[in-house]
Amino acid sequence: MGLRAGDTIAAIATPSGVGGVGIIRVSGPAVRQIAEALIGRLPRPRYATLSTFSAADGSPIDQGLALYFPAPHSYTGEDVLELHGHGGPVVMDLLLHRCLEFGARLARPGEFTERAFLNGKLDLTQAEAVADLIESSTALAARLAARSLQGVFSQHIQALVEGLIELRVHLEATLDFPDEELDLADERAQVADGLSALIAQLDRLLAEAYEGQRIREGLNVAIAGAPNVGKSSLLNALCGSEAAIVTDIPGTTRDLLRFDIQIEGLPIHIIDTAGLRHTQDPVEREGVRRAQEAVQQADLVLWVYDAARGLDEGVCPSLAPRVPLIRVRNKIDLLGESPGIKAEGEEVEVALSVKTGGGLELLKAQIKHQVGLSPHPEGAFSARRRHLDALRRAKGSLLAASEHLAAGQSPELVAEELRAAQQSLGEITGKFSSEDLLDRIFASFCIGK
Ligand SMILES: Nc1nc2c(ncn2[C@@H]2O[C@H](COP(=O)(O)OP(=O)(O)O)[C@@H](O)[C@H]2O)c(=O)[nH]1
Ligand SMILES: [Mg+2]
Repeated sequence: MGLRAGDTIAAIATPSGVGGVGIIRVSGPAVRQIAEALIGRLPRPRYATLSTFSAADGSPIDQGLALYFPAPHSYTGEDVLELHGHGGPVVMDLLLHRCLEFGARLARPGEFTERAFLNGKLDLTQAEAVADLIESSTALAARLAARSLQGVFSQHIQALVEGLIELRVHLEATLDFPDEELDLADERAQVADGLSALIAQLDRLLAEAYEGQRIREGLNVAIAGAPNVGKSSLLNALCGSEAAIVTDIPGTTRDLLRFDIQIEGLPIHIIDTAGLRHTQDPVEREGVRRAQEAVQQADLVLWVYDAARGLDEGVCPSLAPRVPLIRVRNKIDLLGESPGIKAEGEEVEVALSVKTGGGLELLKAQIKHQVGLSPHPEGAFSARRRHLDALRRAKGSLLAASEHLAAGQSPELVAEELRAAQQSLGEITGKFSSEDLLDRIFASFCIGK
């Protein structure tokens, strides 16, 4: 993968608007020239140098700090210059345009980090962690992203890859001496052992990555049930605000209402829906259709019913087979029951009263439990869907290898699966990755990062 060498990129790295400090970031071979033109000299490397940034006619634009990081000891691995001026949009624009006069061009989103990746400063999971850290919606998500940025995820992948390589070497040796029948059975047993150990290791990593992805992206939780059972009241209670309209008139909620909350660091996108019932009203009918759709797409459904009326009143829609569900027995205050949790096989029911608040904490704990979050996920790292996909593909290859081996197939077939597994793992860290994938990843970054 060749670096589009030769060009210099520049961007305002701080958010647009007014602030105490605004930072221009420049990376590439024109950095020296830009520094000399704007501040009259190349600042001492890695020292904050108070400087006057001047316009083409020599008049001052701003005064601030200049920082120079010579290649390769910089974020991008190239010559980098940072100008810390006053954070006003006009000042920042003037400074940026000065950089452009000397051959720099505007950086694309994520281009600084892309260069860092292409120059081997970061691997792909670390580069993604940079964006995840910036975008994290909870403190827990931020902590996990910081761990990925430190390379925790990459190290796990590396350990797997090393195990795989060892196994491949072992297998290649067998391939080279196909006639030594006696040793072959022994070799096969050893490879099989090595394979099961790797699969177990991969399973643990998958579980952790799944958790990391959940904490990064959050969970879609849909509240559904018959009209008037207290769905909107439950949404309000979980949000801690009067977000949704609550009345005793059935059919009040027609649109989907979405709110972002968090339960102990887990971001939750909670969706209130129209009560599911047959109706002639075209607006409400559309609401019911959308409610059904939201239920099908949710990661978890809170199926609410009115304790005083019983479970049969609202007929539970046929859910997609794997949408997990918690049944919420609401309005227990009307019957004088106490809050509690009861599990019957796969089904879990939480009895509560939104009105008194009794049992809400039980429901929150159950939500957290149901999505498979460990009680102390701080040790995990952030991960994305594409990482999970690649890990699952790697696992598929390892399972296939192990089947070939058990079926007494030729070692070439086994070796081929091991190679495929290694390839999938390499996609995660960016060792093997298509230009397309890279473009997609870095395009989602903000400018100046
Ligand atoms: N007694 C009692 N009434 C409730 C409770 N939760 C909700 N309600 C009432 O039930 C009615 C319908 O509530 P709402 O949240 O609009 O139900 P939705 O149609 O399912 O969204 C309102 O009058 C609420 O005040 C509860 O726990 N106990
Ligand atoms: Mg409602």
